[in-house]
Amino acid sequence: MADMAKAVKRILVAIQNHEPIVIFGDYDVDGSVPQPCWWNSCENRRPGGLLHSGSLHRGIRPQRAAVRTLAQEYRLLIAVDCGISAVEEIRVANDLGLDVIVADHHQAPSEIPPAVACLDPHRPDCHYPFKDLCAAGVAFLLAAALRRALRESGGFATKPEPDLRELLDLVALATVADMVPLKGTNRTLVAIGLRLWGHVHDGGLLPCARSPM
Ligand SMILES: [Mn+2]
Repeated sequence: MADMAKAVKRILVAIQNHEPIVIFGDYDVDGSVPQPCWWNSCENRRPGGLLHSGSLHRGIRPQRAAVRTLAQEYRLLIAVDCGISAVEEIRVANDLGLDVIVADHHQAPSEIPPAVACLDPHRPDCHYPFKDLCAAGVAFLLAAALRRALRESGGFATKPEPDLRELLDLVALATVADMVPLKGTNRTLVAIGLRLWGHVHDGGLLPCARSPM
């Protein structure tokens, strides 16, 4: 996926430098699923790990006022299910020293925002073959790429590697709720995710109760 390597590189820098990262999500299921505790599990940390000061903000785009507020506390913002058309807002963030990574799935405008990385299968220059992912699907691919980079850099030398399949019940929920076509990669994500729902319910646990989320 276009810009995936850039996104992973910036998040690795944030992890190494213990920078707080903020997630800015749309207000629906798709934008809410990849919330901070979800990301913490990617690095196999308890809440308070990777996103130790993370919080979920709402909006179809990161409004300028919100960007100004967030720039006082954070150096990295990940916009999920929004951001691909937020050229002006991301320009403001850049001016304030707040780096932005976009993980979106909306139609990309002709001008891609000046973010550190813009993940969106609809970018004309993105050759990821499956275009119908929801934002949680895009975020899941980012999580997988981040885990691989952490593995290769010895990030799991002293702690167990997370099994990202545990996130797929929530990815399935977002995929269905966002009403993206249930074919290709989406079908695979939902099929595995639904099996996890069944397993979780059989075990009498709510998804949010399981470790390490
Ligand atoms: Mn969406």
